Amino acid sequence: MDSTNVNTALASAFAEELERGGLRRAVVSPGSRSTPLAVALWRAPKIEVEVIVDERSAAFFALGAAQASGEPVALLCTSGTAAANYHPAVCEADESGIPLLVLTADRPPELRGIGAGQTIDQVKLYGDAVRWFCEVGNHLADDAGLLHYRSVACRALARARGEVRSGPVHLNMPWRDPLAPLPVEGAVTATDPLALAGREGRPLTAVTHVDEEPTPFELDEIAAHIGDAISGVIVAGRQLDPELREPLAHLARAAGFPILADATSQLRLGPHDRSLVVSTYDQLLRDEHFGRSVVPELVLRFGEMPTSKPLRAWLEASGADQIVVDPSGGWNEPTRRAAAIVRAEPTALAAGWARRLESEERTLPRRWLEAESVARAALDAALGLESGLDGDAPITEPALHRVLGRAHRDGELVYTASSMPIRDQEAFLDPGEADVSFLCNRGANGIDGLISSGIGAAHASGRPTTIVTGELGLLHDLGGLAALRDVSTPVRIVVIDNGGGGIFHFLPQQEVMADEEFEALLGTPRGVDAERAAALFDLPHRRLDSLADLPTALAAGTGLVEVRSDRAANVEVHRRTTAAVAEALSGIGGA
Ligand SMILES: Cc1ncc(C[n+]2csc(CCOP(=O)(O)OP(=O)(O)O)c2C)c(N)n1
Ligand SMILES: [Mg+2]
Repeated sequence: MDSTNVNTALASAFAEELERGGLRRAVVSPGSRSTPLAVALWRAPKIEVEVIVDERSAAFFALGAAQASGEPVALLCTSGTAAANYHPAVCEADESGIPLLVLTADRPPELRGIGAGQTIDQVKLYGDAVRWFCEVGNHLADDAGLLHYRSVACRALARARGEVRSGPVHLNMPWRDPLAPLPVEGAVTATDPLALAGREGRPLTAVTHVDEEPTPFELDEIAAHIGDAISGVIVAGRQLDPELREPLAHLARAAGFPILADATSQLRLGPHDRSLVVSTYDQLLRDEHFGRSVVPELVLRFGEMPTSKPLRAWLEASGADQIVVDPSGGWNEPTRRAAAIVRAEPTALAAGWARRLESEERTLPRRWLEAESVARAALDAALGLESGLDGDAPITEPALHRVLGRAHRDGELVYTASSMPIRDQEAFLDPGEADVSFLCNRGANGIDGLISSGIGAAHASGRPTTIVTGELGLLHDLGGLAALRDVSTPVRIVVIDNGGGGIFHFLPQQEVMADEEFEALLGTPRGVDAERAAALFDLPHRRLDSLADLPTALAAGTGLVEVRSDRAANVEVHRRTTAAVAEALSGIGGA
């Protein structure tokens, strides 16, 4: 503990507890009011501090770092609008269950609401988006004050890690002068050794985890139910644990179910058994005849509900029994038709169900597997990729995502923007061997902090990272590029420049609004120049002229890779691929 003055004592006791509780990373933005805690975090030997000026970017950086590491990351800012700039990332952390420790410095109560500068109402600033809010209050460095700070740190970490669901917590921390570490004689009056030093090598209060082991009832009953189902599917949506791959593949084999796997389930790419993975479900289920021919009796859902509209519509129309595996205490159930939500650890459940089913004779889901193989070939043919990359495939957004899937390498991390990139990734990314992690901000679906999140994830994981974004997404978080100056891990930012918001061309607005109106309100061309954006931050820029050059462009390391596309033509390419898949399906009698 640093007994220079009251603030240094309280702040260092607090930082000490965070460190002992396992916090290893903090993202700090500059400001005077937050100085006591900024200094305490900076001086904590085991906490790495990143300093990012823009609080909105800082919060998204922390979000990406927490998502990639699975560990809480602390955020610290000064009072006023700085704290409000954290709000978008706090919303995303809430929706996605990502542990963030949001520490906002504040003026003490006597300086609030009297016209003192840089003061806003920070109490419960993020509303219900946080797992816990605490007005930490002003305290002396006596036994009660120090124990309070130590205890709040332990409780905040426990709440962020999840009791039951991980997520953001907000501690509002007022500080009185002196804010600088100025010596004040006799400031620390505490005498209790626990208040002064806590417990050596461990937190003041350790918190155990809630047990998520499946019960015998959950294993036996549901395994029997799966065994009774004549047809079924596994739907694998966004989840981060690569350890789920093998047990889920095992369960699929034992049950005879295909796995409709979104890329962000981590099951589409990876070294696991992918023989029952269906990657083209979004395209296949656009064909209503095919959809009707594979109506399941039972659906097992792991991870979040995928984005694909055809998949959601098909699930809703199917009338199948749905069992949702969701250990986190959320309500991940937009279909409103699930028969059960199982609150247990997904890998243990999948492994337990697979073991109970493996002795039974199950038939393979041939219709799905044949359709997958035909659809993959049809997509390649429609996009000019049938001869791999040697051919001269035109650059289109769908083709880019197929080629990206083949360019990712073992150990890499991919952070994909909301808007078209995440949808095209789901629809077009081809399965493959590479052991890659797919991250995104699909809790609140904002386009506002993707660059920062991707860089934060790269920095925290040390893994070469590819960020895939639209050019308006880049514009939104352009300042996020500033963080690259402190990051040594390669970060390749693939900017798909289609001259505006390409996603809106797929909406009815495009059909019913006059061109001028549509362009002004939704298309919003902004002439983002990726080359000049890169130059502003002294980053290399490469323009992709051929899809065959993608692996080389990625291998060149940190920088912007610009890929030009055309919003209007993109709609046509999507229609063509869907038609090509439908045509191919009719050839196997799927239609
Ligand atoms: C913070 C935020 N503001 C607005 C939106 C609405 N929005 C969704 S996609 C989009 C356009 C994105 O354009 P771009 O990044 O170029 O991607 P494209 O659609 O062209 O793939 C907008 C404005 C949003 N999701 N988040
Ligand atoms: Mg765009």
